[in-house]
Amino acid sequence: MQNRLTIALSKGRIFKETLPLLAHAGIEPAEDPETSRKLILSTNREDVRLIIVRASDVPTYVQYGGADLGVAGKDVLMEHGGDGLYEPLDLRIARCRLMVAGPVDEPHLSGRLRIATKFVRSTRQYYARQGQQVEIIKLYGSMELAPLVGLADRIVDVVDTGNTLRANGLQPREHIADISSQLIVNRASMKMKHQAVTEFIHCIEEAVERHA
Ligand code: PRT
Ligand code: MG
Repeated sequence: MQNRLTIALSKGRIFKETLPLLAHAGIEPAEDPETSRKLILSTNREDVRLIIVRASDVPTYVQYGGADLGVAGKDVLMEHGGDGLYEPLDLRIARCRLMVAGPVDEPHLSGRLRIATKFVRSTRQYYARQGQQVEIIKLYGSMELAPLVGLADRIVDVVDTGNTLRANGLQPREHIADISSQLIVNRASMKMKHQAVTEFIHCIEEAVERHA
């Protein structure tokens, strides 16, 4: 359908924090993804549906047109690279910081640092900018564990309150980037569904201003 919009969201904080913005655009999901097992959620608007995917898969769905629009953290977008996507709007939600962290009681470090992270691309770019040679070890989660068992010297992860670091005897060491979630748009949808997409972006933009 020419003007039907599919929006990709992930469960959890992004879904929760996007809901009020959608409500401002007159969009209410028919079901709650935390309790429903459905991956396609209809809404009160016949021309809008939501799909529920992993946070790190949102840019991929939008890039290949599986969704016209999506909401993804800047951390995820930096890893994806942004091919085939427009990023027209900072939603200022799900804010956090991408940081280097290490043990509170850190031994003297010498030689090439070993960094465990799921953010391989951002980590490589960060240390390249510093002119520092590091070894990057790719993990998919629970990065905080790596320094505790000698898998790595430090980690690169997103930090909000810092409670998870503290609970594991780690502390932030270096700030890499401020992170918030972005509205992303498939490049072809921007052309082919121009009116529906731009109307949606304007509504969400108004909502962001109001929530600011
Ligand atoms: O969970 P899944 O593997 O599917 O993907 P995901 O972890 O990327 O998804 P999700 O929903 O957890 O996060 C979605 C987006 O929210 C991320 O891409 C970030 O842009 C953003 N965000 C904001 C965060 C946090 N705050 C955050 N605190 N993402 C993750 N965390 C983690 C943090 O790494 C720590 O392990 O939450 C934990 C608690 O953080 P503290 O610092 O408050 O203890
Ligand atoms: Mg998570």
